[in-house]
Amino acid sequence: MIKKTLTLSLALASSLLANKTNILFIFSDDHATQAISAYGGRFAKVAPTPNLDRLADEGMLFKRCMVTNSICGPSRATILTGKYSHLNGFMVNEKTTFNGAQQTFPKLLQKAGYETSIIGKWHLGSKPTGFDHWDILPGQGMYYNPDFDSPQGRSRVEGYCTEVVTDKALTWLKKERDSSKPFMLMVQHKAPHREWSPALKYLNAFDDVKMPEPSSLFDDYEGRGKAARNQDMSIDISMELGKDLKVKEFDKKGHLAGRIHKRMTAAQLKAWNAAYEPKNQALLEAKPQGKDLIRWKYQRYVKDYLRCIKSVDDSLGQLLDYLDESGLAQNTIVIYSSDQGFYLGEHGWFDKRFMYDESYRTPLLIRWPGHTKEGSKTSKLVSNLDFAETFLEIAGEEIPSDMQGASLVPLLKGEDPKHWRKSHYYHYYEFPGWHMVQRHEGAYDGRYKLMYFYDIDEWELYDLKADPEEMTNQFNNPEYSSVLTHMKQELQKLRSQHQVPKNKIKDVSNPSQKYITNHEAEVIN
Ligand code: SGN
Ligand code: CA
Repeated sequence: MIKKTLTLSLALASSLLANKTNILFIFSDDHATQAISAYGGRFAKVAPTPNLDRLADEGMLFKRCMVTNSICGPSRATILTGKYSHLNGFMVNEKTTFNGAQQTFPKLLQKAGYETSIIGKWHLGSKPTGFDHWDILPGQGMYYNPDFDSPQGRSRVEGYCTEVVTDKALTWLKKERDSSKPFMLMVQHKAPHREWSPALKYLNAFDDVKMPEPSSLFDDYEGRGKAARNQDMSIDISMELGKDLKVKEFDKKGHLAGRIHKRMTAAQLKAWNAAYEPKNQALLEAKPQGKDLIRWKYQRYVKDYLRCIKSVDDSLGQLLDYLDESGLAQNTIVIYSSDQGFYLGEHGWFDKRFMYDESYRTPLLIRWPGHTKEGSKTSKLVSNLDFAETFLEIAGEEIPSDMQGASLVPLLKGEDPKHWRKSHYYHYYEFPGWHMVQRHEGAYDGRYKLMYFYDIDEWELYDLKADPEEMTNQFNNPEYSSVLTHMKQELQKLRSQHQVPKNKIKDVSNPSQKYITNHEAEVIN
């Protein structure tokens, strides 16, 4: 009798498990919302994103998904833990390793009977915990013929990183997972991270297109502070013709371009040279200077960036097709996001880190058949802080009280929760560091944004309704004094709600890294 009951309850448990929603999380690195057609920005007509647009058409597009700290490792740590950097301990890239002993959503899903897997970029230093399967790129990973680390050690795979990661994910889904269990798979691309190296088959995509320029490409930072003025992330000065823009002759240091070339096979290198050399030759003959050279750099940069996106979009397409073919689509929630946004020439920049909109906002598209209305959009303030709680609620699990976000499930179901957050807290910590962005914190309420660069004691206030490009700092404008008072209160409230330490956080920069600053813009002689 006991045996029979046990068998029955085991059968019940396994059928309950089989009915649980699968979670497919597809994540890229540095993908700006401007570069997704469905977001309707500057590149709406040229962004090569039919599959991302399909996800938006079949699910929900989040217009305001804000990150807690606009940089890779910290964003990933926030996603895993549902906590801000000061509580999960991972505040800057690469200085420390992520403490994998702490509570994370994959661990909780594992306990709930999910099979958990991560494939691709990890960038948290320590080995993944809470995953039944992991196969990750060491560090930043390489675009061509990437290495992977797994419990079996390191191995190199010939091919283009985005495609290799996709193949690995498909193999795991088709052949390796335990199909009696629900799955949570994180497919995490390196692309479109710097130095924006495309798949060989896309090296000539967009050759005949003139990419639209942002109106702030030649921003003079008037009215803004030292942080915006003194960064090291301008297309003019900081973007290198050799390493970043693949004009070999101009690689003064020779490191990255050289590294890529050494890794490529002879056939790959041949295709690479065949694509870039004629275009480079044209540049060398035209010898653009000053603003013309910045314009040329911008075009090369954005085209390579969008070429990388093309492969990310293909990857999503292949995964969506597999869900359809296998019959898994109906019972799988698909999430697309990125570790943060990126500057595609706005303010004259590339890279991220600032709380200004283009890098503070990250894409978020979610398809949840049977629950989320197709083609829906929301302007509610959401965050990568919310992902962990969302996944737990979808899995029917309890949400630990120490997580700091909110489950997105009510929004996904089309509800209008009364007590949704009215403002969002941001904090960036890495200075000195790559691109020399001052540490700052701030509050954003969907219209007004208050930023405080505390090491240099400078404040900035923006009204994004009147000034979506954040060109006019209203901090000293008396007309905004009540807004300022309100936003300062809001910032204080958020700091205490999220247990931000009262004392100024000590310098947490990475002393082992060398930062290039104040170099001069390259010219073509
Ligand atoms: C590398 C890049 C930087 C980039 C950081 C962080 N330099 O160091 O431009 O800001 O990664 O990026 S590179 O010369 O190596 O390309 S992150 O996505 O990992 O946060
Ligand atoms: Ca990133």
